[in-house]
Amino acid sequence: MTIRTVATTPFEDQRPGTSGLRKKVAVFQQPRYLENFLQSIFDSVGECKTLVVGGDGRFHNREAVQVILRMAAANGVGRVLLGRGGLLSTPALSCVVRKYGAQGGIVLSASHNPGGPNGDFGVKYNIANGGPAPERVTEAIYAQSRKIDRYLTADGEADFDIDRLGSAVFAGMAVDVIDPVADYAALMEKLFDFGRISALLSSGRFRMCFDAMHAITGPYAHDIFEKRLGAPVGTVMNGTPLPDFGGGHPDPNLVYAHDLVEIMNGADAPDFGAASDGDGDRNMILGRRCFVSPSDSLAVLTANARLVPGYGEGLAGVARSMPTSLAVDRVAAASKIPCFETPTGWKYFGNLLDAGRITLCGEESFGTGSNHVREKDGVWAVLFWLNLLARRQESVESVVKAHWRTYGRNYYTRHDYEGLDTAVANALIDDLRQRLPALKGRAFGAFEVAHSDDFAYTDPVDGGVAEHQGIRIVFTNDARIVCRLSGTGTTGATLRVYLERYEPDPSRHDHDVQEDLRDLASVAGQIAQIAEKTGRQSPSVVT
Ligand code: VG1
Ligand code: CO
Repeated sequence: MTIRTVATTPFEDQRPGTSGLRKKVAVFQQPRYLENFLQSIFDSVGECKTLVVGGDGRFHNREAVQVILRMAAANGVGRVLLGRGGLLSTPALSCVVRKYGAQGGIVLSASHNPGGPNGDFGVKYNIANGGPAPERVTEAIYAQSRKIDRYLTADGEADFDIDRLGSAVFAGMAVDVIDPVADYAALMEKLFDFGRISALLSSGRFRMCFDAMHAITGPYAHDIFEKRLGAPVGTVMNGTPLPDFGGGHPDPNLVYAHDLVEIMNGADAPDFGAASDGDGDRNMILGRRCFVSPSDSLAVLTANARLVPGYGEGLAGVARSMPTSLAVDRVAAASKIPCFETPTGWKYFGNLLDAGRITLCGEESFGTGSNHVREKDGVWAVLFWLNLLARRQESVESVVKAHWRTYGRNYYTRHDYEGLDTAVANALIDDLRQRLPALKGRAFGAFEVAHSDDFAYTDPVDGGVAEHQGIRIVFTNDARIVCRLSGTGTTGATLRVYLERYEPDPSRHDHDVQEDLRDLASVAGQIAQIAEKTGRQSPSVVT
């Protein structure tokens, strides 16, 4: 084995977004592109005794693992823990980093973005707490990528066999190929009442369906739901990870998880349906002909946490990303626990979790999690729901409706305008920001602006400040509009418009969501001048 220093020049576009660096596969396939970014990570994070590596199995995953192994060896990494086949879900990687005290982890994923040769690829660095690197680390990596002039790699060895479990030495570095599911499943068994869930699943009175969307949660779901909990074989659909996710968009929402949605709305629908995304950190929860919005899901889990063994002592606090609905705030207030509002992206929950200030957290984008790892966790959320259903012996719909009766309902939707011209999208947000001071007190139909701002966050633990995290417009009648640009896309810009209205009156809890929020959506269009500026009359994706 020889360590080779390869001269390189910087790529200008390696700034990580909301969750790692995401680009088209073709961009990552350019000579030196992946190498530059990896070397920037190694240069920025310092000595690494143990590094965890795994990805969601998308196209280019296997090739990228070989590159990482060679570069890790050349950069003096002591030992790599690698998921067999190069696979690890994002929450499982987080679990492994924490369990084995690794200094960090590299996740190969573009999460919910489509895969395949024409799809997206991504690289994310996680720190020793198992969570996404905070901004100061990602900015250091980016700064390094701007001045990089060489990378280190190990030559003179055949590719490493990533499919064989066990310990080996590669280019002088220890590599342990681990079962991607085992450590994670063991953690789930500690948190949830598997006995009770298993009784529910084998009672013959309760059927569930889990859609892995041809992505990483397939092996986890087969093992946990079918093998360990005894759900009938066939409970998990699309359970084999495919490099192109079967040509689909591995994003568990009503639009992209249509197979599952059809089953759950069908004549003989199961009692419970769920899906997860490309890298296994998102979840969608469905009852029979009933959709649980992710914001409501977070609120319901918070309200029912004591029913689950892992949270039986109660919660220290909760947090939600700013655009997530205020449903959880009401539960937190009633339970007298703190509720934090953070910018979009899981990296902002890490400090609060580490400091023990929160136990649960979530985002409107189908992400829910807790202090058990430092990532959002799809299968965990499904188990949480199963555990609470097993305890309450009620349908999903009745749990959600009872929740609304107690706390009121937050009607909530997100309208995405995808593939916009980046300059147009930036100008729309900049212009809106300029006009905020003039909005106060203005009425748009029934909606009068109470206050508005450009959301900035000061981390209560380390004092770090994140600015320009989205425009909030709050109305006097408990309605709210949020506008921000996506930080995970790879083509053009995506404008996200988040709409929310609180309804305390139980006799008004059965509206169609889009119908209920129609007026507010048109106010958003008017204030942000969406049609004038983008030429779009309607959103491209509604969730
Ligand atoms: C989106 C979501 C955000 C989530 C992020 C990563 O970011 O809105 O809530 O944390 O994706 O999720 P953005 O910047 O596009 O709005 V995942 O499952 O793709 O890692
Ligand atoms: Co994801």
